[in-house]
Amino acid sequence: MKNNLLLLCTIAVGLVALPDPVLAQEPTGKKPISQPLVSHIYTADPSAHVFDGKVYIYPSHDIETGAKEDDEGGHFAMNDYRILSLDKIGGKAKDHGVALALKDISWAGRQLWAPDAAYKNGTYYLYFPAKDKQDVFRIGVATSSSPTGPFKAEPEPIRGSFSIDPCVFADTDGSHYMYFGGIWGGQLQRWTTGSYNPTGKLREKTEQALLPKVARLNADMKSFAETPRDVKIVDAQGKLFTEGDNDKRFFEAAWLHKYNGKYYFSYSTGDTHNICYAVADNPYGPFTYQGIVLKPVTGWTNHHSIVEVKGKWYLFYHDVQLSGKTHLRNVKVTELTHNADGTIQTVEAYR
Ligand code: FUB
Repeated sequence: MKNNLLLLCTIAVGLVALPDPVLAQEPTGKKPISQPLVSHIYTADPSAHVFDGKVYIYPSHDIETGAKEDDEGGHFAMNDYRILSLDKIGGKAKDHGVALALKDISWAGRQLWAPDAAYKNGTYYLYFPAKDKQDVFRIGVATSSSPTGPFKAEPEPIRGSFSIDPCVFADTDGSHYMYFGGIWGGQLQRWTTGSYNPTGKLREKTEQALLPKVARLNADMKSFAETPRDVKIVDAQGKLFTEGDNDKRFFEAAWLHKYNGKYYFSYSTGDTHNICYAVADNPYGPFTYQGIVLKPVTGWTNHHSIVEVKGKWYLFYHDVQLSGKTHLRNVKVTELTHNADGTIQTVEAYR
């Protein structure tokens, strides 16, 4: 995305050795803690769920299209979704083939980015961001009677949806909430007035950081029950972060899991490449910042999900171990530990 900007900044500081946040390779002398779940295709942004006792992974399907790398993420030019499953953690992952293709989504123009899935009353729902024919990111929904598809897309994106990276959280009372948003290529900065402004600017360092969104879903699972609200992420003093706090502020990759009655909102900090988390007593927040779930991985993006499988918690994530290229990623899984006080043990993907 902003690799050019990073390069310019590096040049601007001359020969002062700033660490390069783009980790093209593992840190010297270290090895990955886990291996790609599949290696015959490139996969990223893994949203994992347990449906009927089995683990299903809803990833982006990365491909090489030759699209030029740019600040808008034009090199992430994916055009279908393929779903993976695992009979058990540590088992062989199965690829269930194409579950939904761009050509079958009537409203979408390009770029099928990070999806998520949910289940209700015999139907599986696949939520996905795509640019519409006007090149504006919207969030669509598709349905299937099987967790692996094929999925049939609704003819229009979800009314009132925008930006990227939907995460649909099923609360214990049966309510479903969609968390979403992403700055830079994810276009969140173009929606600050409530309607689309193609020239909407990113925040200055001293300004309050842009916030992700949450909306409860209607019983039909295909529409918002309310106007999306800001997801406030605050420090221990209850203060919102500024754009300058870019090692902690929200960038993209929202995820929500519930642990011991608390709501854990985790997300990528984008240009500083961490997955961070913040905790609240209810699904709307405010969420109080706690720390880092996952340190930077190889490649530019960092995107994850957190799920409980048979009483243990797992972190699904990606890196670029197979390709060494930012836009050709591979999904992985490792165990995640919640400490007795509810904090999460930070994962270092290379040791
Ligand atoms: O896969 C395309 C985009 O890259 C996702 O939507 C972002 O979260 C980042 O991982």
